[in-house]
Amino acid sequence: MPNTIRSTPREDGYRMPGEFEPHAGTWMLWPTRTDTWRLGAKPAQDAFAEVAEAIAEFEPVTIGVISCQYEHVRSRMPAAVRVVELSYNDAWMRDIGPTFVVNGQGGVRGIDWGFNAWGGLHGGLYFPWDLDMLVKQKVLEIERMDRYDLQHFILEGGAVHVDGEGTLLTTSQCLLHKNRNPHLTKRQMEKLLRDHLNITKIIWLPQGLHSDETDGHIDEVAAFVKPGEVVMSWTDDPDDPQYAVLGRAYEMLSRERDARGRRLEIHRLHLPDRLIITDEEARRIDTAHHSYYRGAGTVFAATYVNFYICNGGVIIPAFGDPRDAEALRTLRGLFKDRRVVQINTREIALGGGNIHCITQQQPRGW
Ligand code: KQY
Repeated sequence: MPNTIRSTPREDGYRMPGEFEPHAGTWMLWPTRTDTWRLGAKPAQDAFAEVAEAIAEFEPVTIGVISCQYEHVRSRMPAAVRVVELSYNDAWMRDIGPTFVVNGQGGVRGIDWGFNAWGGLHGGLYFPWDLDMLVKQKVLEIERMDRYDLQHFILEGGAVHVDGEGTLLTTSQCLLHKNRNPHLTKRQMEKLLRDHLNITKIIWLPQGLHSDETDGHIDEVAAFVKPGEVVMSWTDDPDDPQYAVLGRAYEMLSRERDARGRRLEIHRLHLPDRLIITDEEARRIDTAHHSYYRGAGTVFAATYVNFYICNGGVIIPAFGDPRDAEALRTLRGLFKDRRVVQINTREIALGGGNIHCITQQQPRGW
């Protein structure tokens, strides 16, 4: 059983590193939920497999898989991908996996936040989520890592981004939503974030993207390229409901300074066209009373900013949209020292997230 530590990472000299810092590997889960993923999850499985294979070119990947898919996944994944049996309710490792913290001397520990399926019984995306709640602890057990027990604080990994140098980006819409932590004040939450991620500056953007079923995760809005540099979703179209949200976020970020007192360099990445589920796609999703509605015409938040940075690489989404090429060009320009790989992720986006949401980095620790 992982040792549960009663102190805080800050007291122990641990901090959450930026995603761009060295990784020991990446954790993912295999999608199978037929009320999220159409056609028995087969097209989503192909997209997840493509993402896993792309990351495995750069660093070790572990995929958690339910028992009845183990043989299938093991046989289709390259040897560089470790396949382990796990139980879970859906496949969003960013949100149900642990947040790792490091001490700069090889020490790596995990934070076991609470999880309520993005809102529990008041706007959550499915019921129950009991298996998801145990994934963080199981991952830490597999890795023989010590654990900080933060089950009383509901926090999804996609709701925060850090620069590894003391700055955290988030949205008030998500963190202060009454369906997450109504028992905590903003000040109490800030203290928990400071003590556990070891940050000194929190930048609160007001809102996430419209049509984002997570109540506004930051990982659909902006990401750190490196300390002092941010790339954010953008649209030039004043008729797009995202226009006002992103304009406001841009203004706020332009005025802000990070934990080290730097002004942020901000790059804008134009959104693809709205992603709308077709009649044909929607007909092949199983109906389930306790699950988020994915009927024909439902609009999904889609952005290129939901990419994943790994050792020497960046894996970015494509949507079959005319903006795909521009996104690839921009991100290649921003990550000159990494290989940028673009994958069509429409099937993942129809589940309500993208590459960042289905991955979780395990830092190397030194
Ligand atoms: O990290 C994310 N932004 C997660 C997306 C979760 C979608 C659940 N259907």
